[in-house]
Order: sequence, then structure tokens, then C-alpha cells
Amino acid sequence: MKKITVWLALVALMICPLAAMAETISVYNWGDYIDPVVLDMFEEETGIEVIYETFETNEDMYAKIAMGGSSYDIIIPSDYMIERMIQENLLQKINWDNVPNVKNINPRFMAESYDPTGEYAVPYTWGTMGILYNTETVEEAPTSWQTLMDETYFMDMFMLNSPRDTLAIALVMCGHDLNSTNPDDLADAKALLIEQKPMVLAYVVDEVKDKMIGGEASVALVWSGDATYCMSENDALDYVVPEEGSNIFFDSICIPANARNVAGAEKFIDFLCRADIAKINYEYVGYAIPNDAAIELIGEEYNASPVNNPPQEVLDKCQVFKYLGDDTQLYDQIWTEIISEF
Ligand code: N2P
Repeated sequence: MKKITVWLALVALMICPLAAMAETISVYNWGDYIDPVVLDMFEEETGIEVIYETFETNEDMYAKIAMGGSSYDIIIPSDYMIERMIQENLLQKINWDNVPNVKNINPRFMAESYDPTGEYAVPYTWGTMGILYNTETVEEAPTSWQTLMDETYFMDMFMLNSPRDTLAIALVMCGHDLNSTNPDDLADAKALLIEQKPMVLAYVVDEVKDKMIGGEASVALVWSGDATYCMSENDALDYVVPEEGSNIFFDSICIPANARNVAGAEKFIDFLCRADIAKINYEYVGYAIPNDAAIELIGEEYNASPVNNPPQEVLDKCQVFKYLGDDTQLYDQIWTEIISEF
């Protein structure tokens, strides 16, 4: 008996330090933005454990990283936020020698305006903003953003709880540029959103999907990938990018400057760029992808979606968000005022 106890103690001593030393990477991503199976596959193939956390908006993610105190190996911000984080030295350059599968990414998505030298960001998904609507309750297919000001949809619409996105659409509705920093333009956008507020059932992000699939409202401001998912779950739903134009976004994988496991992060990025993995992920997440090899594997089905493949005339009316420097504070302040206004 004594011998067995001694043996067990020895075995425990051997195992515990090993367990404590197990390699990990910590990933900070949008909600519903990766297939959990992909995380399992990565852990199984590499033996690297993934510690996974989610955020709802670029601003939430930025606040956490900029405050310090937290360290992630992988984050997936959007264009304008990448531009800001490069300027503030919050990201590190990627060593492409360790990410050979980056060859699968269509070069037209690399070295975009937010990462002009193509050193910091690996394109992951892209999309537009538009109106998701229920064809059973919306008589005529919307063509204009003014649908979101139509009293027919009083307490029958959802808006995005995301400052940059929602203010951009309000700016466009007022006839202004969606990157405007002119205080008068922003005052117009603010007044419009305050006027709209009583008609809004809720300001939501990821919850919008289940709510629209469940028929809880007729119209919602959404991102195209979420529209794709909702339309696959409820045939009555459709999506439009209004004629006044919209935002086109590019979300990319980055390594924060203070990452602890850069080698692990590079393995993770390379894994996500693999054609078979990007295909599995696309089928779960629903957003358009820049991965040509994966698109080839997906086949015709990929090109059939007008939501993820908008025609050129729609793309021509879409603009990328720019980082607005100190004027970002004005956006944040206006958004807080809108959300807290009764
Ligand atoms: C949320 C993913 C949203 C990405 N599930 C929009 N940039």
C-alpha cells in the first residue's frame, strides 16, 4: 500500500509540472466568428491549447488592449482599428516565413490602406453593412436607408450597438461622408439617431441573428455575414445594401505587440489560412473570405451568394472606415449621449 502511494506521488509530480508548462495561445475575437471545431482541430494537431475570449465591437477590444494588463497572442480587428493600432505601436509585424499559407490569400486584400506595407494584418473576412428585412412583413423591398426612419417599423427594428457603424449610417442618411469628422455633420447624425431611438426595439450585436430569425422585428441594421447566416436559417429574410452607399469592412488577424507566444500565434494564423480550415470556418461563420484556395474548394455555392459577392455597382458605393485620430473622441462622446438619452 505504502509503495503504491509513493508511486502515485511520483507520477503526480512528473505530470503536474508538465501540465503547468503546456503551451497555450490566447485568442481575442468577435463573437460567433470562428467555428469551435477549428479550435479543437488546432489543439489536436499542434498540442497548443487555445484560450479563447470574445468581444462585440472594435472599440471594446481596443479599450481592453490599450488599457494594458491583458495580453493576447491573436486579435481580429477591422481595418480602421488596425490603422489606429499600428500607429499606436500596439501590433507587431508578422514574420511571413512562418505563415506559408498566406499564399492562399488573394493579394488584392493584402496591403490595403489600413496596413499599407502589408506587414501587420492577415485578411480573414470582409463584408458590407446593410438592411436585413423580413419579406413577410416588409411589403416592398427597401432600397434606401430611410427605411430605418420609417414609422411603419415603430418598435419593429434593431440597430447595431456599435458606435462607428451606427453613426456612419446616420451620417450617410444625412447626406454626409461616412468618415466625416465635421462637428456639424456629426450633430446632424446625432439628432437623427435620437429621433430614431423611440422606434428602435433594441441596440444589439450578435443577438440580432436569433432575433431576426425568430421574426422579432421586420428590419435590422446588420453586417453581411450575419445576413448570410440569418437567410440560411429563415427563408423569409433578405438583405440589401441601400442605394445611398455603405461601409465595406475588412477584418484581419493580427499579433499584438505584447503577445507572449508569437510562434504559437504564427502557427494559428497559418492554420486559419489553410484552404480546408478556411472552408470549414466559412461554412460556420458565413462572412465573405479572401482565401482563394478555400473559395475553390467551396465551389459554385460560394459565388452564388449576392450578399457575400455584391455586384460592382454596390461595391463602388461602399467606403472603408478610416481611423479618425483625435476625432474618435467626438464619436465616442456622441454615441454615449445617444445611448443614454431618454
Ligand atoms: C460579429 C462579426 C462582425 C464583424 N459576429 C464585423 N466587422
